[in-house]
Amino acid sequence: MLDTTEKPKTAAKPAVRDVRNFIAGEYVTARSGHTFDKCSPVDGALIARVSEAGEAEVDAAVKAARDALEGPWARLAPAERGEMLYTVANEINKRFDDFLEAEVADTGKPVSLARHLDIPRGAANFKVFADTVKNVSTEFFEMATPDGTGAINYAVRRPVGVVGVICPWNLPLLLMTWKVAPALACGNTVVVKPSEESPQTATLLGEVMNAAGVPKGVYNVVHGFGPGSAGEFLTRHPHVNAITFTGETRTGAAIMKSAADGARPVSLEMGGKNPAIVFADCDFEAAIDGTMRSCFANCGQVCLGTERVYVERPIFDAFVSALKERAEKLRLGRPEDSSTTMGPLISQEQRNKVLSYYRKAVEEGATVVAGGGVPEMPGDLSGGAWVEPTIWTGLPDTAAVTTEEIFGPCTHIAPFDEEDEVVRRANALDYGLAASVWTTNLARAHRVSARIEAGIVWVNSWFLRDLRTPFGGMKQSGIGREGGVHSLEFYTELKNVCIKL
Ligand code: NAD
Ligand code: 6OD
Repeated sequence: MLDTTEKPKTAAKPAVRDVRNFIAGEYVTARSGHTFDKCSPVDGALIARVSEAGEAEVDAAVKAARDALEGPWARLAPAERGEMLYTVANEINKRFDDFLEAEVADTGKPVSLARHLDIPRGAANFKVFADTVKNVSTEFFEMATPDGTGAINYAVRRPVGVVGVICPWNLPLLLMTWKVAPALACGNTVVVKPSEESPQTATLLGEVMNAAGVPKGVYNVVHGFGPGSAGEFLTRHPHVNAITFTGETRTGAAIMKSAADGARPVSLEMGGKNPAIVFADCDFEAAIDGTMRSCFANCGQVCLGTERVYVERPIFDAFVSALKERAEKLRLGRPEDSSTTMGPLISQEQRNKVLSYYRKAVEEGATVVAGGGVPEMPGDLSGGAWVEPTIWTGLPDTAAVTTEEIFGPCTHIAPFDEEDEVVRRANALDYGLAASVWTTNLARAHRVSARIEAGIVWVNSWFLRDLRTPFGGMKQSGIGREGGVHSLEFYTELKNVCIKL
């Protein structure tokens, strides 16, 4: 898994960065002078001091966003805003290496992953939503009136106003722009609160907004934590008109309570405990490849990832041993090494959480098929948030490890015998974000995917995304759908104009 014959290397330490808030087109240090440290997940070294926004900075950011709603931004036609968002996407691509470096520094993920997923999607999000708003139409009705003159009705979409955007750390640029791009495309202004664990790419995007000519105050960033900090100040702020959030289910519930004051709408993309169902008639190699990715990509820190695999009994043993073999070949290492296929977790805190589940699995009677512990890492890597990719079998569907979201590189594999049985087991939890079904039987693929309670069901694939499609979670995995025209439901107010002729 880790090539320990390799000489321990110590990378040259880059300077510690100052990361500041971005308000009304300017980089701003918090008046209080408070900062918090951002450490590398790879080796624990301090990489940035982040200026923590207090109520004054959050207030200033919201005011800047409000003022910008009255400025040139509000007067642009959707097509003109779309042009500007294309420029934003092109500027991200021009600064591709800067975004890549910042994202990898914050998260420790392999460069190869961020190069193919995080940064390209950061740019693509702006193009997709620019196209969406350019091409959308609204309804029109003619009606009769008692005096015989008639009337016409047409619907227009208007921005909701200032949108608060609260983001997680696992795919920082991708998930932040997934919200910012539709918000801006619809004519809103935003105040973004990135995760305290991944402050850099949202900050860098401020430079891009300025370079693209986006008016000052349209895009703002405040740094800090959740309760008692920038996250709570932003979501409680009375001049924030709508809140869009990605993160844990219990945080989403807290944000919903804040949003209740002022009856503000929320869009919540939250946690999951996603099943994969592998039928004996599947393309075995494809199912192994896909399940490897869905369990271990981004060190298991993908909300759509698989933490429960159900395999039809005739292929159960073969599947477990093939997945074990592949998991043990994952190479943990420095993000920039081209041979690295798995990075560390985001932080020591997340590592403690994941390792608590590794212990719990054993206490609950699991068979540890692969991993289950902490890898020996050479040199300065020993200070990083590393855990072994882990596979368990033998637990009941009621165990903590098979019911609670862990958000690490680990999965439990269980056998099943009947289609009805596996659908029932897959649907048994309160989460409903994503699922994968592996089968070559077309009728079964339709039947099972229709019955699975999840916002997205992949058949013979995983994390294949067409950004025009609805995305979101069922049950406690989310409220609302974003993606393509579905995003307009949240980021615009639909108004009817009735004209008597
Ligand atoms: P988190 O909920 O701990 O934090 C997310 C953000 O919310 C952070 O910016 C945090 O500072 C902020 N926050 C925390 N408490 C707050 C409060 N009371 N008020 C306002 N803001 C607050 O989530 P995380 O640990 O950053 O991310 C991992 C979680 O996100 C997992 O549960 C994962 O499933 C989920 N996630 C879901 C999706 C999805 O699309 N459904 C995508 C990515 C991640
Ligand atoms: O692909 C997306 O648009 C999206 N929201 C992915 C979420 C991944 C969760 O970690």
